[in-house]
Amino acid sequence: MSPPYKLTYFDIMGLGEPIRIMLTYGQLEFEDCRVPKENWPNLKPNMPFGQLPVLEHHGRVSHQSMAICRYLAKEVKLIGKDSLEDLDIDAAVDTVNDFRQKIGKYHYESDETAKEAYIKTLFGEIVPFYLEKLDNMAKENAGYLVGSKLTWADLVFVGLIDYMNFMAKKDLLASAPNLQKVKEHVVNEPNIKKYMETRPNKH
Ligand SMILES: N[C@@H](CCC(=O)N[C@@H](CS)C(=O)NCC(=O)O)C(=O)O
Repeated sequence: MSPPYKLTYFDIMGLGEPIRIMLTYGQLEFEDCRVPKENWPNLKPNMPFGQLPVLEHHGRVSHQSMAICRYLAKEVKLIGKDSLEDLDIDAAVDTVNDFRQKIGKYHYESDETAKEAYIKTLFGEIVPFYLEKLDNMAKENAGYLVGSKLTWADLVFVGLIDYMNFMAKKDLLASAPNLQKVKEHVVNEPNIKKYMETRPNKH
């Protein structure tokens, strides 16, 4: 019998990795379908909005990586204690994704002049701004992003950080000790630890 979940994404960490980590944490058995780049043009028209990742489960195809993570968080009990804490978790997740997109703007910029112009703002202002605020959040929450306990915001953050480091070409957490603690908390979850030891380390 095939596993109850099938994640389809490219053969990289990217936006698929937070979903892989959520599924792994909850021991939800899944097929990790990694689409070779050359097959993508054929597959794209069959996807709900022409993009990946998608998760097949319960006879349906779901898209949008963060919607999928939010759904899985409910399944594996990584949500907040009430709707206010859920609001804080959603805000943390959106902030991490805003930060990711600002780094992505640098990585994916193909115009070298525009890239050069953006570097100063990115590393002089944007990166320190986000790291200081996120690190403070982690400090106030004892090494977690929200509620001083493990939530799906922590798993999303750790699922995306390697991709963000790759795009930024630096270890973003080097001077963020409290975010390092968030990472430690997540990677020391037994199922995640095992997964991380053997996962394909591709960007
Ligand atoms: N907001 C969407 C963004 C999805 C997205 O940008 N997917 C990219 C890969 S990371 C993609 O499918 N690119 C190929 C394409 O658009 O043809 C999500 O979070 O799932």
